Amino acid sequence: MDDIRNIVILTGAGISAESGLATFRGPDGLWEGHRVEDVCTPEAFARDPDLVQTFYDMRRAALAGVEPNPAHHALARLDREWPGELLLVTQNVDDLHDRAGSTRLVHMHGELKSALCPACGQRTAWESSLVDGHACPACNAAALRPDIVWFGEMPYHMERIERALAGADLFVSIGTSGAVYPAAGYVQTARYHGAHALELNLEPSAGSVWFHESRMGPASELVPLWVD
Ligand code: BJW
Repeated sequence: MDDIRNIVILTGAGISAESGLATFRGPDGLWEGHRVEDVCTPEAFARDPDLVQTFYDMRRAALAGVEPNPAHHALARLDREWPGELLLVTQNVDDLHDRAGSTRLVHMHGELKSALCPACGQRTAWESSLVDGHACPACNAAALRPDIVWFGEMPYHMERIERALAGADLFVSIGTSGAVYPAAGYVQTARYHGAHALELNLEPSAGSVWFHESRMGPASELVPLWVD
C-alpha cells in the first residue's frame, strides 16, 4: 500500500453477517417473511405504519444481542492508524462499526437507532417513547418515522461520499451484493478517478467485473488479513 494515501471503504450487510445479523438477499435473508415492498418504501409506511414500526422494532431488538466481529474491529484499527484520508461508507443501519470504534464513518442508508421527523427533517436518537405518540423535539410534528433510507429516497452524505471517491487511491468493497444503487456504482466512480478497486466478499457481487482484484471468503477472516 506504499503509493496509497486516500482510502474509501464501502461495507454492506455481509460484514455484519458473522455477528449474527441477517443479510438482505442471502438464503437466510432478512426479507424472508417480509416482502421488501411491504416494509421498505415511504408508501408502505404511509399504508401501514404499525407493520413497518414492528419490523424495525424487531431489527432494533436484534442489535442488542450482537457484537462487532473481527472485520469491524480491523476497520476501526485501520481508521485509528491510517495517516491519510479514509472514509468508511456503510450501507448498514446497524451500529457495529460505531461500537467497534470507527469514527471516519458515514451511514448512507440511515441508522436503526435514529428517528426522523418527516415534517422538518430533524434526526433524533431513537427512544421508543419518542416514537410512540411523542412529538418531534424540534418542530412538534406528531409522527416520527424510522431514520432509514427507503427505496426511492435520497441516501445521506452523498456530497461527502462523492468527494471522497474523487480523491481515492484505493476503493475497497466489503460484504455487499452490488444490487442497490447508488452504492453499487461507487466502484465505477472510484475507478474513473483512478483508484485501485478491491472486493472482499463471500461470493462475487453483481459488479465483480469492475474490480481489479476480488478475494472471496468470510469478512471476519479476509478483512483482518487485508488490514494487517
Ligand atoms: C458476506 C458474508 C460474510 C454474506 N462475509 N461477505 C433501476 C436501476 C438502477 C437503480 C434503480 C433502478 N430502480 C430503482 C433504482 C434505485 C434504487 C435501487 O438501487 N434499486 C435496486 C433494487 C435496483 N435505489 C434507491 O432507491 C436509493 N436511492 C436513490 O437511488 O435515490 C436517487 C439517487 C439518484 C442519483 C444519485 C443518488 C441517488 C435508495 C436505496 C435504499 C436502500 N435501502 C435498503 C433498505 C434499508 C432498510 C432496512 O435496512 O430495513 O438498504 S435496501 C437494502 O439493500 C439495504 C442495504 O443497505 C442495501 C444493500 O444490501 P447489501 O448490504 O449489499 O446486502 P445484501 O444482502 O444484498 O448482500 C450481502 C452480501 O454479503 C452478499 O454479496 C453476500 O455474498 C455477502 N456476504 N455473508 C463476507 N460472512
